[in-house]
Amino acid sequence: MGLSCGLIGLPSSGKTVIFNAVTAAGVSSYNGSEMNRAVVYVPDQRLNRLTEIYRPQKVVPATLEVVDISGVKVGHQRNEHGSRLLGYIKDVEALLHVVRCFEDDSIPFEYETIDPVRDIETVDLELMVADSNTLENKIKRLAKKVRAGDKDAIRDTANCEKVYTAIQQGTPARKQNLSVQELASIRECNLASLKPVLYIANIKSIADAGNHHVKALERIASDEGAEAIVICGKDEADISQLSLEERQEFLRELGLKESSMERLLSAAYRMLGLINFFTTGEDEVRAWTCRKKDKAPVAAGKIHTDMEKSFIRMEVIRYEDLIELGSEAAISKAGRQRLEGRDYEVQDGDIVAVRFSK
Ligand SMILES: Nc1nc2c(ncn2[C@@H]2O[C@H](COP(=O)(O)OP(=O)(O)O)[C@@H](O)[C@H]2O)c(=O)[nH]1
Ligand SMILES: [Mg+2]
Repeated sequence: MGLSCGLIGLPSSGKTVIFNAVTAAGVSSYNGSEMNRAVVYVPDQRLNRLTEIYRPQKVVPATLEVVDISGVKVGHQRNEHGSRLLGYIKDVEALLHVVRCFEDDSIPFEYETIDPVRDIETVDLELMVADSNTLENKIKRLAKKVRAGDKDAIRDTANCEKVYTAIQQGTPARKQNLSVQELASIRECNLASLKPVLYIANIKSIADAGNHHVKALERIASDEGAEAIVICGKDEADISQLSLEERQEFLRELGLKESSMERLLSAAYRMLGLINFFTTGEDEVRAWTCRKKDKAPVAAGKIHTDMEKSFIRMEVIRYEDLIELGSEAAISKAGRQRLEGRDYEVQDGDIVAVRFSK
């Protein structure tokens, strides 16, 4: 399974519409309580070349899962629905925060006005209320060990308290510049406000792409070192239902080169520092996703958990070498095949075979 991204945002900001645009799943809007999940294929031109070389029976692109997490009243709602939503947020690796940047009096909204700064603060606050509870619980759990003088527990508690205090002062964990050690202390809390965020400005038409709401959103994003992309949610959801040709025609008319899915995927890849590597053979050519700097066993674990647990070595060839030399045999002959160990950091475009003990 690829990585998972969750759409969050105030009600009626356009999450479901954007989910539809991105996944072309045609799930109905206003699905107040349920969540929608879809797996989208990540386009990668290199798969076409690999297919020509291996002529496999099956080609499987990398995937990214998109989850429409409806309503974000997480922390204040101490009911089952609220905690379930929080559970979903905890399950995803990244948040796609949809912010309403279109004005339309006919579509009711939480507030009378459109104001991305206020909306983002509101949603962040919800995430932080939830995180405060999580941290309080962790600090309570550690208390006994702290009293017994356990050094790790004392350090973890201090780090949790530091993060907790900053959250109380209104700084989401992702903006706290936490050190590696601090991050280690809070890792198992899986804080919602620590997840990387990609902001999505939902606008009515491309003419609004530079409106002051979008500008305000872009400022917030760049202040925290994040990205913002602009999507005409409604229009793109409508055209995602069309055939590929018609779709491209409409995209051109809207003044867009790529579909929202493509733009969202490339932004998500950049945000999460994702890369693709491949497994190849006559039966299957497949793209996999991992993070930059992931070590070989971690990347192998994307293929199968056993491969991570019982990892021995990774045989690696480079995509570019394969294209240049034409076959695996030619690569071996040229001595460009490598055998890598546990510390190897998998690179974008690596073609790998994992050796593991069965
Ligand atoms: N005019 C306009 N309406 C939109 C746009 N995006 C969403 N809507 C409408 O806003 C309402 C709420 O959208 P929805 O996706 O259900 O919001 P959610 O609550 O965040 O999932 C629906 O009636 C949509 O048709 C947009 O870009 N332009
Ligand atoms: Mg919705």
